[in-house]
Amino acid sequence: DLIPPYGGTLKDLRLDAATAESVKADAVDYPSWDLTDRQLCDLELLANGGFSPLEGFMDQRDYDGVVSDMRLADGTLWPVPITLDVSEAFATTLQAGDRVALRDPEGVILAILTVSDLWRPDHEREAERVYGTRDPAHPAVTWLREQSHPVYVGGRIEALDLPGHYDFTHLRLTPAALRERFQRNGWRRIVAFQTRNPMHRAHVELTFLAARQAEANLLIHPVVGMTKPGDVDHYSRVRCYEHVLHKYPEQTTALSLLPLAMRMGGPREAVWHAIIRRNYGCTHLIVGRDHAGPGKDSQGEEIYGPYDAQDMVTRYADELGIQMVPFRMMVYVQERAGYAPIDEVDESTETVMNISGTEFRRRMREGLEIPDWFGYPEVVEELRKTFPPRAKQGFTLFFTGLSGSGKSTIANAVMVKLMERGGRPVTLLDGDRVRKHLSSELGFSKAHRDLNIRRIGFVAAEITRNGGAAICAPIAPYSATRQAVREMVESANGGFLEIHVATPLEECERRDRKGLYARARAGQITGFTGIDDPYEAPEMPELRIDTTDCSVEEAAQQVLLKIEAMGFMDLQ
Ligand code: PPS
Repeated sequence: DLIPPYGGTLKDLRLDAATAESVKADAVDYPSWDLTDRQLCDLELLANGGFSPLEGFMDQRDYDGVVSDMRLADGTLWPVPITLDVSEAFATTLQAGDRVALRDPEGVILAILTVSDLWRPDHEREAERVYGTRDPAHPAVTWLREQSHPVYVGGRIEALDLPGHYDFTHLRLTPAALRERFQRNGWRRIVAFQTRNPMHRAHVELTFLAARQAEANLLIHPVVGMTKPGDVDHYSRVRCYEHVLHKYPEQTTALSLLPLAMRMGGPREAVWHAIIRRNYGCTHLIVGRDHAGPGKDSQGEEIYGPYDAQDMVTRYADELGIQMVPFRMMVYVQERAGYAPIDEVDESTETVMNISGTEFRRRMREGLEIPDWFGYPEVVEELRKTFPPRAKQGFTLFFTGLSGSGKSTIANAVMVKLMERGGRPVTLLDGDRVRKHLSSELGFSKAHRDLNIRRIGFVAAEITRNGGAAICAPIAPYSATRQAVREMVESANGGFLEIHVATPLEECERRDRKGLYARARAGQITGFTGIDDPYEAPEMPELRIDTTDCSVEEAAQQVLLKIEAMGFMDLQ
């Protein structure tokens, strides 16, 4: 028979259709809470039994036990808090016994929570105990500090529905559905592979070896809920997994997606992953190097040791009831023309080859070759669509400088030259156009200027994401706001070039094309940048141009050369 779920029974919290209908009718009058992305993921795994034996969001006793000793109040091993965090304002409307409608972002009621208790957790202590650190480089620590609401609400869940998904629906098997499939196919021993990254040859070799060692079938079980910020998006990854699935012998391997919100909690998270996989019917879990690792702390030190997760899973092996298949790093051994775990290689006689994640990303970014021994061509090709080489990526040119410094003029010239060249759609967002079409209701207070620049940043990031060139030319007097725009654009898989048009104030004022400086000096305009309002000059722009002794042609050429030097243009 299949392995029983953790705690004995699969806690599928969904009501039957008839009950759901009547509960839903009552629920329209309940106070309601719009679930955050992370809460949606947690709710899905509570509702479908992936978090068995939990029957709802933790109450304070369970939470305290989990935080202090990884145990629920009844003694069951459980490593990570599953809590519903709400705002102070919402919490004050609630008391024990109340029923709350939990909604998805569209307002659909997914579940009813019956409040058991409310409390204000100590987030610092949670960080320290659960993640073993208070370092802000740990994403879960920063999440607790900056994103978690201050009050936790405990209570049982009755689920009306699972969160809706429209992507890869054929691959989103619930624990019950996956178990059913294992049953049907006669699979009894199943080794699960947890991943949040695209899979290359090393991963396939590793999982194949693990399945063979365990004499088990293999489940590729990637996380598609929330992973580490900056990871490859799950759409691209799942397309890669689908390619990889064909590499295994037929009928031996399955692929299913796990809607988990990872915490990057290393050892504790590995124990959690083991529990979840057991609920999904797996008997084994592969735990490799640095499992669910958050990376380095702000001093550049690893937050967890590379094999801490393996140690912790080993310590609790009996209680978990799922076996760990530990794995060392897989490396390519040139003499063997194949892969082997690093601890089985004699590096004095054999040549080991590996491409780190960082190096892989660099090669992708620069459009360099990825050798066949490392990656499958189909996977590399798939990733190249998501991460095209620079010459095919979008970018944003962000001109900043005083009024009359020449920003718009240069921006216009650059736009025309880019259009003349072709190959990328170009959009000009200069100060005047933006103030007419996007920000017509805004003035020149600090708050309004910030809002104006953020709007420009939002639009520029979208243009960049879609492979276009956005040319912005506002004054953008504040460094912090410009930095925010840079981050928005860079996280849109594209380039950001800040160009400081550094024409000195005296020269801008001497030209005074619009007559605004004269009016500002006369006190007819107040809060004028450079006169009685600040301009914080960029410290490290990609390019600085003073137009005092430089023609528009020359300035535009400098910009084009910079674009070229940064790799955003190719030989034609
Ligand atoms: S900001 O600060 O980035 O939001 O400004 P921006 O959207 O680029 O708008 C600047 C243009 O608005 C005119 N203008 C002023 N500029 C600065 N300060 C004050 N108080 C002000 N009032 C009106 C001015 O024409 C700017 O255009 P440019 O093209 O920069 O000369």
